[in-house]
Amino acid sequence: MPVVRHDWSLSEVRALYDLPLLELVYKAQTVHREVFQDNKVQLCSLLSVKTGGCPEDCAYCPQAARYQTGVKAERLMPVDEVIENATKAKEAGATRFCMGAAWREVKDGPQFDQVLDMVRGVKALGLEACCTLGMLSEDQAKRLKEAGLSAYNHNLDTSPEFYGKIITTRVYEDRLATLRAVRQAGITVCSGGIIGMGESIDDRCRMLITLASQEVHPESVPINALVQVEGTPLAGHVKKVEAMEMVRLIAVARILMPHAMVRLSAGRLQMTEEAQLLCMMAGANSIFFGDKLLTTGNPQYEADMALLEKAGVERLRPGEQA
Ligand code: SAM
Ligand code: DTB
Ligand code: SF4
Repeated sequence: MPVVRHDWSLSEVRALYDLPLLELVYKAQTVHREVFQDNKVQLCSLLSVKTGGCPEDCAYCPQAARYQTGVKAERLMPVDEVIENATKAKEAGATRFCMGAAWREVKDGPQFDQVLDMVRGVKALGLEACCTLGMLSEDQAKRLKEAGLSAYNHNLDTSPEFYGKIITTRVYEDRLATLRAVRQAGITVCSGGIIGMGESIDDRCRMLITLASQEVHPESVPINALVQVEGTPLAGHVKKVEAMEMVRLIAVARILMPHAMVRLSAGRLQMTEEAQLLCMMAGANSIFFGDKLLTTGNPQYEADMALLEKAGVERLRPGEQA
């Protein structure tokens, strides 16, 4: 088994990132196969249960109320509608169901109770249940755990150094505190980030180093390429992410966090099929499927299934470990 380290230095990680691409992919694939012998890919489904109207100022996000992006603010979705979506996702092959809310933080009260009901319902279907609801207190994390939540997604998004350039309405330490609350409650941690926001390669490396420096590595690390949405401050002002950059970062994430599920998340719509397969070679073992992410597009379901079929990529089945 690969050694699990928590003390990666920037120079070490940068040296990995800068390796000749095929060398890097080979290294990552070697680590990957030691841990995930079956080499299967997990299909995850994503649902926005509370869309838009968010008070935060995340410069990438179409759901921030302050940007004119055409995303309409909606109310929290009724529980039965969520369960209906989860049932369909399960039938389509999902083994994990992630519910996202455009909130700065969770507030106790009827809305949180409603989310707890969603979690119970999704778990009852035999799916892994994941939520991403913003900041969380220790007590709220405990209640989510009691409801059966499998994982909580809370992205660091970028390096501590670059964070202030993207978000000013909260600080990096707030994110880390939520991750600690999640860990303490016994919920698995899903945390990753976005590339293509104008950050440097070193920033990308420092983000992964921060994730890997936690006492227990996140069980799940989503890597997103920025989806540029008109009306957000970043749209039109940053260079488009090249597929090779995704491949490199995924490979480095795989090497730093050998046991994590590394998720090729937002940005697949802009990638060729070959590039997506290269990401899987580099250690990505999960994708979000379905025609929509939270508010932006994702490849068509049929196209994804055809790709997996063509390439002979095996999917994780319900109850199966990766
Ligand atoms: N409001 C909660 C929060 O910020 O933690 C949960 C929902 S938020 C939409 C979840 C994550 O989606 C963000 O942390 C960010 O990493 C990702 N995201 C949002 N907009 C994106 C975009 N335009 N491109 C890529 N990823 C994006
Ligand atoms: C993550 O890292 N990526 C997903 C999930 N976690 C919640 C969200 C991607 C959102 C992309 C922009 C949108 O569709 O609104
Ligand atoms: Fe709100 Fe989350 Fe979007 Fe930031 S990323 S604006 S917190 S929904």
